Amino acid sequence: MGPVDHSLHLKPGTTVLMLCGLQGSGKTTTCGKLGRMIKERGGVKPMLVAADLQRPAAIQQLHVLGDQLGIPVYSEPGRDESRARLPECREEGRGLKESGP
Ligand SMILES: Nc1nc2c(ncn2[C@@H]2O[C@H](COP(=O)(O)OP(=O)(O)OP(=O)(O)O)[C@@H](O)[C@H]2O)c(=O)[nH]1
Ligand SMILES: [Mg+2]
Repeated sequence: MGPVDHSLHLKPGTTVLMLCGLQGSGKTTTCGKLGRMIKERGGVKPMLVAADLQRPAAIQQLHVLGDQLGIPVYSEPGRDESRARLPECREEGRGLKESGP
């Protein structure tokens, strides 16, 4: 498969990282780890977005993680169309950026 670039490239403005993987492979945990890394690095504010439609407790899991890490979590209980969420997530993320250091 060849060499893989593991570095994280955060562009100016909003960068969206989507985690995909098999069930139980560690996506949510990795999401928390990435959020913490980005927060500690400074300069960019992370926001976690709960877009898992398959398992209701997944949203709660992300909220628990976000609370522990002090990272905001965006979710819309009751929505069942993750694609419709993306523009709203971006808006929420922009608001975060404009709300101070
Ligand atoms: N040992 C070990 N366990 C891990 C690691 N990452 C996640 N886990 C554990 O694996 C289990 C599943 O982790 P999740 O992060 O919930 O996995 P997920 O891919 O989000 O799961 P689903 O949303 O159900 O598909 C949990 O019990 C985690 O504690 C890791 O790097 N090492
Ligand atoms: Mg998960």
